[in-house]
Amino acid sequence: MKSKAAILYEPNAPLVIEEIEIDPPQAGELLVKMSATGICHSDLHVIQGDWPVPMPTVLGHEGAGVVEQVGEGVTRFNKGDHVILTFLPACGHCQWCHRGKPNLCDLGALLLSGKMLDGSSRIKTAGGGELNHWLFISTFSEYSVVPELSAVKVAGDVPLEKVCLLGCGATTGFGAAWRTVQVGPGDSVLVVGAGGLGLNTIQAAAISGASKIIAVDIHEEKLVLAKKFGATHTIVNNHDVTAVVGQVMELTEGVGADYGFEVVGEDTDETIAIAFNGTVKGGTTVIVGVAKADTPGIPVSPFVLPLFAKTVKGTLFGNAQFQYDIPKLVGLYMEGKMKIDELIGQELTLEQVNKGFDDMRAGNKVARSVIRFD
Ligand code: CXF
Ligand code: ZN
Repeated sequence: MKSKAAILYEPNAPLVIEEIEIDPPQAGELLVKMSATGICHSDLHVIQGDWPVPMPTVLGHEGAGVVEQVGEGVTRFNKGDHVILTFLPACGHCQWCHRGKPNLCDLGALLLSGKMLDGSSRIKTAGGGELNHWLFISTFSEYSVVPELSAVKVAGDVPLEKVCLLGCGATTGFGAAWRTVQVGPGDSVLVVGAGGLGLNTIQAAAISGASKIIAVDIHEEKLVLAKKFGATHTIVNNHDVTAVVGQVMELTEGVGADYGFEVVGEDTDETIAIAFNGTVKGGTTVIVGVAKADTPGIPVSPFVLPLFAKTVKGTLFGNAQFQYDIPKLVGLYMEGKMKIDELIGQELTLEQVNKGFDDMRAGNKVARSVIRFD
């Protein structure tokens, strides 16, 4: 079948809107009619050539839609089901899934391959040229063939144009505070980066009862939003790490925050230094942002790290148990206890996808842009 999609042909080029050809879903796959997709910073990393991703490719990995057709052997989904698509699939039976770490599922080995789980492709250009999948779900397309293992079913009354953000950013940010570390009542939290992910780390900390939530960002506009999501204090990052950390110390009785989160993933020397140096001795720094693949290392002093007995942790998808946690987060959202609408600064058409990336590069325009297909 034909589908309108946004294609990235080469790094640093604009995405091109074209009709592509999609093969029917194979065993264990779904054909999904996309309702909406968020635009995540990871897509920008690919555009910038930061990660080893085969091109041309159809980007987008934060989508939600309606099942149009199911492949052979699919039992969990039927035509008409509403689904959120996750940027990771989980098989449910590898050792990582059994260890309760579906975010580390063995299927992740194929994540950047550009192929589906069986190593083949379902998409090509109208002229028959090779196209790569992205994270198995390529959501910048009216229709997409996806693994059923990348889909989470939701009720028909859940607004797909909002909860699509749970497929990546919202769950990642929320999970960083909720699943990766368990922020608790009275804790102090430092969140460096108040974008689509960081705002969710802030709201998870607030929901968990943190008493002090300090948001740091280079853009004042983001800090206004951070307050709405539960930040108690805000600091403008003026690129003076010592001064920013000094302000964090002033706000935390001179000791630092129990948890420091780096939620940027770009120019990480500065943001990680703030998060790490702003973490209390014995505390934990969580690195959520995924940086350029060839970033050499992180600015963590091997003098300070042991002397102050700090922990530095990475997290993927917030360490969420996503097949279980996403329905829970949908429930919180539907009960009005989790903010998602407020993350969405603008809705765009697929044709406006490059504007979405321009606004992301500007940094101060929107926390999240959502492309709507219907
Ligand atoms: C990323 C994490 C690193 C691999 C690609 C996807 N997550 C979502 O944005
Ligand atoms: Zn993402």
